[in-house]
Amino acid sequence: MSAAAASIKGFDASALRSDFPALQQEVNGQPLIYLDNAATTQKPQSVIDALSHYYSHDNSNVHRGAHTLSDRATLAFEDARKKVVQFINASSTKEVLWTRGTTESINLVASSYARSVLKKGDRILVSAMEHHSNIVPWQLAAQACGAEVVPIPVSENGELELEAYKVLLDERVKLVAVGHVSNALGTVNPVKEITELAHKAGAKVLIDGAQGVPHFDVDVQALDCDFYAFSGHKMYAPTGIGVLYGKESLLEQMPPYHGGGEMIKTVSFEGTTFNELPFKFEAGTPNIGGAVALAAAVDYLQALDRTALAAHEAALMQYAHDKAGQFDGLKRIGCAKTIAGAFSFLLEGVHPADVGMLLDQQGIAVRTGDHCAQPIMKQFGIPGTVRASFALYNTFEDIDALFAGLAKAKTFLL
Ligand code: 7TS
Repeated sequence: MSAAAASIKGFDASALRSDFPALQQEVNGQPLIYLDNAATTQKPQSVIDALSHYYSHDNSNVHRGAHTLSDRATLAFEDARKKVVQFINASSTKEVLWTRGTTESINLVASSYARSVLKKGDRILVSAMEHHSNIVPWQLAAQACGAEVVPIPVSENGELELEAYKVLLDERVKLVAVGHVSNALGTVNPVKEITELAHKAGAKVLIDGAQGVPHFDVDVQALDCDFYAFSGHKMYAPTGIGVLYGKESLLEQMPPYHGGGEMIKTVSFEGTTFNELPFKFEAGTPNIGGAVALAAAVDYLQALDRTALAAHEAALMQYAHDKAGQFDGLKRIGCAKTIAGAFSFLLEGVHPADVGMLLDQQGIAVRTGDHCAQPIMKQFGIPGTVRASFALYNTFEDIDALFAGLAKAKTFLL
């Protein structure tokens, strides 16, 4: 398929590039080709402006209400929360908690929910392809409670094994935690089906949506998941801000995560009472500017035709796979039927780190290594992969450049 033939009607990625100042630069004397979006995306000018506007005009602390700036900051912060409610179709602002990102969101559930419900002998299921932040918090909680973290097997092509999952779902399982999309393999997991099966078995479900929200419309009510975690910085917003969605009934029954200001109603040495949702889980001064800028990122995404965007990203992936099939010595890692975002591979006889370095010299940014997913790398018997990961501003020419860069790298290395 030619690059031109593959382009999606109604979606012009090249035009959108001009919204992203960081893409307008040369790296090592070459125009930057940014293919490390699963690590973090670049930010559009509107997001940078929202952050700058907040600090230039409205900067103040929230929920204190003594003066105009504080009122403005509170309004902007709470409006941002409302925007997220609508973005993921939560039921109310009580269900949307601000965190630092996916990692903190998962730790919150592991510390608060898991530690309060798990008993000796209970199980948490996680898929074998999870990011470390959807494994280690559960291990910490399990250790504290005498429970166990059990991996759901993943097949050689990188798909979660549903039949094995069904067998694992017995009465010991209290929680299932799976990624919407694998950051290492790009596998899109059937999270709705996974959730339905878990609920039938009486287990709660957390979906790690770090690599989901940047690529798909997410509707937490349609998914019926109990928790959904994501990071702002992978969906065009700044670092240091993220979201935990939780069903109100569960969040209500959960003990606080961090103690401090904001999360209390009254404090005394006789006994402290806690604030209502969502504030019960938001101790201390939050990342107000980050939340405001995340709302601007939601606006940016929602102004696009997201169906056309998903089709564009799928076409990029197909184009990369077609080219990979014709590239001598390239082995794809992760060949699930449905893949999004991440294109992982190895070049025969070459260490991924060397490929990454030679691509960087040509201005092409990819990630190499285990992608914080050591268990699946171990299963595949590899030290890591080279990973090109796509965002809305990537073009077919970027993929042409990647393969030209790989061809050049090969001449150096082999
Ligand atoms: N879960 C998944 C699936 C991820 O891809 C990541 C980050 C996280 C959780 C953690 O997100 P954070 O924002 O809290 O750090 N993934 C990557 C990556 O693939 N390369 O760098 C970070």
